[in-house]
Amino acid sequence: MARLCLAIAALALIVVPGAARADNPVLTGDVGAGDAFVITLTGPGGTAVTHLDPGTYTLVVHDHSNLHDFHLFGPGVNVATDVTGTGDTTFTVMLTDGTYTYVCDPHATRMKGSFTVGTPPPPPPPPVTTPPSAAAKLAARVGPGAKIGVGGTAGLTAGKATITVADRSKTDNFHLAGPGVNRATGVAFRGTATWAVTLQAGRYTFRSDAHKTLHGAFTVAARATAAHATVTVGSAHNSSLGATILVSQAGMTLYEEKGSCTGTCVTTWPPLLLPKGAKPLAGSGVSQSKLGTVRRPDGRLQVTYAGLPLYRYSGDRKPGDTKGQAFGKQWYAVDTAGKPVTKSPGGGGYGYGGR
Ligand SMILES: [Cu+2]
Repeated sequence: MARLCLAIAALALIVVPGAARADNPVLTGDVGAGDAFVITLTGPGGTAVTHLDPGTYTLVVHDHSNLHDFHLFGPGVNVATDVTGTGDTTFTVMLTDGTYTYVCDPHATRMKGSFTVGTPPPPPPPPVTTPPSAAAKLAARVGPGAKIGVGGTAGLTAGKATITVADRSKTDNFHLAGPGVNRATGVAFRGTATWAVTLQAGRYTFRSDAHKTLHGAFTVAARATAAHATVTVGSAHNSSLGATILVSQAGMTLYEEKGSCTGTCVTTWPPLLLPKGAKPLAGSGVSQSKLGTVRRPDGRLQVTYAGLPLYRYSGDRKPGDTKGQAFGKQWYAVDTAGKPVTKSPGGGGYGYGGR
């Protein structure tokens, strides 16, 4: 009998953490009632969550639809329901200072919300805008006496340059020659000349045309950005989709979506961006004439194919993965003709698992 009582006491102890959890404030996530494209998060009072105190919360998610999921992420938290599953799921989440986002991953464009917890960090300072390629400034001089030289040539890269020539000699001139440049002051001239030139990668020499011993040289390097001047869109046959589809430089499946994926959506669906000054380049099997760009709301350029903006899916881990295919009946791989591939991986038709 005593033994039984002990057993009951032990059971009671085990139940205690559950009881403690029930004391946590409850947040209620709700997504996709009637397959509608609606996602909400409400607090203990039933009102929409915009700000919470740091602490431990019980998150109860009612996922009504097998088109949608409920995904909450932020500092220390990353929980989600299955897109294809329905029902109620309970999570215990510890919220700390910062901003949290809830989203339906397949429809992150239009099904999303966010709230802050505690004292969120101040917004980041606006990005420092450096002029893209400020003209290099070179100071050239000749004379007085048998002297010639140019300052400011260390680490010089191709691009625009302003050269100020201090010609302090009536018997020598300053003559600069090299790729794309051939300028000189007059031998008898004394004074200052300013030249705006475009320097190219290569070797430049300067001299006095009156005295051959008075000379020198400097080298201009190619611009460092040249290595990233292209983004290649390639193609690969994908056996699970039975189609030859567009892939990124790294071989990852590229997808299109009808809407415009911005804000938190890009966490799940990173757009194929073009670095400044870069060009999209067609790889094997891809039509160069179908490649284009579209300017995103944040001002950056995204690569398009036959007018379709291209994205990667964060759930794809390796070349050949098509986990984003038919996501929410909204995201599709693209074939080399520029048409969305509507087949589901492993399924015969449109949607999940051949439904
Ligand atoms: Cu959805």
